[in-house]
Amino acid sequence: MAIDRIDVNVTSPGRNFVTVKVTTSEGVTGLGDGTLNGRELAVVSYLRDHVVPTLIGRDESQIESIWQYLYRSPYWRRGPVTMAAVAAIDMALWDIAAKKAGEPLYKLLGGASRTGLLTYAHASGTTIDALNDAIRGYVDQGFQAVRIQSGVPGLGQIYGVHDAAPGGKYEYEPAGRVEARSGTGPAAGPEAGSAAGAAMRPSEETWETAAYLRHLPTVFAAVREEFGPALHLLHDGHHRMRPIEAAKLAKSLEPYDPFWLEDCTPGEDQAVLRLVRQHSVTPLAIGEVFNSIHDYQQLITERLIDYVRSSATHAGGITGLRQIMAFAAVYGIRSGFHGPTDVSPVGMAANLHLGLAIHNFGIQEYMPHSETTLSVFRTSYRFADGMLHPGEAPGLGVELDEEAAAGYEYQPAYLPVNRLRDGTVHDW
Ligand code: EZ4
Ligand code: CO
Repeated sequence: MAIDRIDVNVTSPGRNFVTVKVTTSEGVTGLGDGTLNGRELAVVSYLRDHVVPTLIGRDESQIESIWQYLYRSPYWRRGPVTMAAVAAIDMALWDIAAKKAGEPLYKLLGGASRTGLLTYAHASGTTIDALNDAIRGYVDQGFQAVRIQSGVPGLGQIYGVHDAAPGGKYEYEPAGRVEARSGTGPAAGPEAGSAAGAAMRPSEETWETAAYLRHLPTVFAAVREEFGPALHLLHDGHHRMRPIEAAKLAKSLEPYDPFWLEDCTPGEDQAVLRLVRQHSVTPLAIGEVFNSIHDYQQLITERLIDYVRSSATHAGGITGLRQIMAFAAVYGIRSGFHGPTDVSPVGMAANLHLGLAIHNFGIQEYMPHSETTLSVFRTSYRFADGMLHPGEAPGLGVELDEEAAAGYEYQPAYLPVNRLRDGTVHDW
């Protein structure tokens, strides 16, 4: 029993995905997600050029040892590219282990700790009416928890806010394809230069925190009024605030009983969360851009967050994310795993199996993938009554249709850039 070959698949059914397929000498295959939004090809090179050649011939059942080998041996530890590559291999090996056992992966991780996973959807609207319409659509589908993002008067397009097409499905994609925007003007900031090459730049948005801080509490008030006290309401600040602004927002949302406030400040400067805690009991969630247990050390030991936002894809796979959750459990901190569409269906399944098994599960983000994506990745997880379940298929329960995948070539796509009105590059 050994790793016979490893293929790195790049496909773009609606958006870009990087998927590893490990094949054993006995012909068992496992899939892993290594998608890093806007930096996909860096992970592909890391895998093809530096990881795959070192793993051929190894015993595929040595999951922990292979994880430590990939993490420690290159000397250069951590970082999003490295840890997405480690994640892809790790998931594929767990997928193989569970397929060999003939069991869904959660049974190898300790078995089900619950009957299903409380799940939240993304609702947004440029106006409060549009937002309420979007929320109603999710409530009608059975969701018990909804992330609410709203337009801000005086600002144009802001990240994560889109109205559903009339009568249509809300399909929000975090990264815009560069091709689709040819004709985009030069960057608005001081480094703009000439228009040449502008079509290869990400799109740009304008931001003003004061306007947002004034508006958001009125949005929460209107939504609570419309939907009552029981619906869980979440909000993503997307790293845009300075510490004192974050404290102000967390405090001003308290009367509306938010389930959490996510990424209220950029995650690197962790001590600032003390200030937010000092002023508010609004629960805090952070971590979608983190990639290892070490990124969480201060946040967890000082109890500065309530929810871990990592995904298996960006935090070293099931092995890496399980380490973080075991550490978090000691401090009563729960999971809120990242589940946007740039986590592939393979990565989503990894989140679900781990979430079902761990004791300190909190909530799972769920942005359903498009039909195009799901025609390439066939999933066995299921949604009912606001809850997700990974399903009972052996392994992760996801299949990659390679023939279908080959029909969707990689297309450059980037997350947007955020600037203040005067052109200053801002966090987002
Ligand atoms: O910006 O997935 O909570 N979800 C988010 C996402 C992330 C993207 C980054 O690739 O903030 O929309
Ligand atoms: Co987020």
